Amino acid sequence: MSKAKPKKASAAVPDQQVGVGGELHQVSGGAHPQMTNQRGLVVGDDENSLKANPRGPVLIEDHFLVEKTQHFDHERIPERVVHARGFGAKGYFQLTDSLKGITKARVLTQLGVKIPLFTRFSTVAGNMGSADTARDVRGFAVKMYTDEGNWDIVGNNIPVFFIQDAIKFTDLIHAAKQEPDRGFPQAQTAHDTFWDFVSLVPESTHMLMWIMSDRAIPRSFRMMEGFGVHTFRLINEAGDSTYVKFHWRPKLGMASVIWDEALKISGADPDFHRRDLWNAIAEGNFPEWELGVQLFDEDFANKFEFDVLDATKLIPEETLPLRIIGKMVLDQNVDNYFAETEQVAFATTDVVPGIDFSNDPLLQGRNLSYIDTQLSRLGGPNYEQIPVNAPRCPMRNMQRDGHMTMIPQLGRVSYSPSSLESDTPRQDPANGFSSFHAAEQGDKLRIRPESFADHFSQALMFFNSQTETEQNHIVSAFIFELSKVDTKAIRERMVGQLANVSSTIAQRVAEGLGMLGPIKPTATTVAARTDLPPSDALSIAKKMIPGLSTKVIGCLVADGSDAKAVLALQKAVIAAGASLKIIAPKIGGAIASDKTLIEADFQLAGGPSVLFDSVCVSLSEAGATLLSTEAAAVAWVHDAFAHLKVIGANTASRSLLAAAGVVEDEGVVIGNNTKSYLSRAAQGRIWDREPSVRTVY
Ligand code: HDE
Repeated sequence: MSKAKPKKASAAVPDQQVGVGGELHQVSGGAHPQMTNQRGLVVGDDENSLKANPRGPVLIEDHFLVEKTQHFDHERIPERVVHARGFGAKGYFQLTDSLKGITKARVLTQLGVKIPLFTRFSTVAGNMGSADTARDVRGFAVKMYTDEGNWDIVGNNIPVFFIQDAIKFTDLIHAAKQEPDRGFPQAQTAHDTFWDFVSLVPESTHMLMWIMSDRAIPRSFRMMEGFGVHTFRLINEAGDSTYVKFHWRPKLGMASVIWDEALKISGADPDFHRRDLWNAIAEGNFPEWELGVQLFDEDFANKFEFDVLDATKLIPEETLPLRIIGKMVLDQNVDNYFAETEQVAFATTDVVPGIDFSNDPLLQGRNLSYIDTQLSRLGGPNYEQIPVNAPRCPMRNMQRDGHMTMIPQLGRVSYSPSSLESDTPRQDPANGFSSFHAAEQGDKLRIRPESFADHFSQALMFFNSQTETEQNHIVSAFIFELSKVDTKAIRERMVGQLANVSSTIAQRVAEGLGMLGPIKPTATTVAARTDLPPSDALSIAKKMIPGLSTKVIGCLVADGSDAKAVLALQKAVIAAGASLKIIAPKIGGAIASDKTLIEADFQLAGGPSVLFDSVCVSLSEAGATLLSTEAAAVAWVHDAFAHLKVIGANTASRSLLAAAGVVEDEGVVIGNNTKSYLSRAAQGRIWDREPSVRTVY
């Protein structure tokens, strides 16, 4: 945290020593262990290769050079085919309400035990090096190392999915990712192939509403909900099944960024989300989620208006409330990104006794895909022995050998049954995993059940559940994305698809696209039901938790600013649970009016206002006049205003606000009134400002 403090003379340069290659080594500070090669041989010279003579050729005998280069040559592994860009952290799960009698899973019945876990958040479409704030579904995968084996909930931050049957997954992903001939666009669905596919696949319409909503541009991983999406089963000791849907609920509440802000953050800080999570954990602000379950039986499933096996549908919380049963806390950053976040391997089939699958055809398809993909991504069948994947309970079986076997399974016997050894592992029918005894009957068919046929009713319900601002954002997201589609017929077909949800939504999008002529709804067999009641639980705004906890406030200063005012602001911000970052024209800081140095966290061009939840401008009159001709400063204030942020400013800063086109509305707090500025900032954005800064269709 930077502080306004008196200028100090710079510290003396610590002792340095010139090494064997002319490089500099700090002499003071820390014990440096000996460097070794991969085999433990101590390295004598890490700067110079072995040469036949001082200017002669390098010798192949230089095994240090060869090993170092060879290891580097093989550093990368194939990135995930989807969800390539991700970020992980460690923590624990703790049960607070036992599901005894409903499931025999110890993780869901033993209260208070801290189950270690690893969670990885991700975007879906982008490659590993893409930006965090792309419009996309976020993966939300949790691996719990229970004493009965690993349990993975491999979910998303959206409770429904694009397709109903796994056989269409390859097509969906091929359409969403870069177009194969040209290899772009990267990390976005705003292109022809994606909209071509989804406009031909009506079952994706409900999910489209979600990914065009602000759920797809979260402010932070810490402010996202997570969902298991599918219906799973819980099985008790008697073998009875209860259906279950899993929900993660962030303690901080949900928050999103504005689309224009997301675009700009992608340039200003492509690592926005990972940096946010890393910093929060490093600072001790451990993010926390509640685990909620929706529990229901066959009778409820039969009466429910949609099929609980259809992953394009959700069960509204108003119909079936969540039961909160535990919490997840992420309290530890990874020690090594590659070893842990990259090598972690999730699988929907990682379940424990007492948890089982439903017949959801998407889930059934996933069950074969996850382990399969790890075989090529992680190089063979022993990836479960990598520490981040290894169970924390005993692992003993008859599987042997293969690439990179790390755990020597003991003994002469690697088969079962066997009479040769007394302590070989054996199956345990009483306590081991057993599948639910489902009575299956009927004809074997390739078919989509009739009960999956309504594709539009819940899409409309989702839209109707949003606030007016949220609805506007959905409409403008459709307009933005479809404006990037070159093929006019695809744009028209998609609008035709939307007309099946609601002619008003379709008209608004058509208007924004400048589409002329009547809208032709695409062919459909089942029309949208208009009688589904809106569900407040589906809106981010309606669930917003006011407050500044862990939020970041940016304060723009320059030479001549009032150091005491900045310090007072900092104290108040910290007291409100937020943090203050100082932005100055120079990274060395600003010389305040009392000649003290106000240290800077960001140089103006590298610290645009999109990086902060709310902003303050604290300048002298001369400083404000000077910055009024500085494009980065004008953009800093202008963007904050256009992104509906609360702006605090001292009166001397008014000329910069005017140059940035700021209109003094209820979200612009002028004067050194820190208290009213922070209390307004705690309420979140100024949604009412939106129609004055951008067209709402
Ligand atoms: Fe995935 N998915 N998926 N998926 N998925 C993968 O597994 C797949 C689906 C999800 O952080 C892959 O290890 C199929 C739904 C997450 O490592 C792969 C189908 C949901 C992650 C795969 C789906 C997800 C993945 C790629 C349809 C939300 C990242 C690399 C039948 C409930 C996990 C890998 C991580 C990753 C296949 C649909 C969530 C290829 C075939 C629905 C969070 O196996």
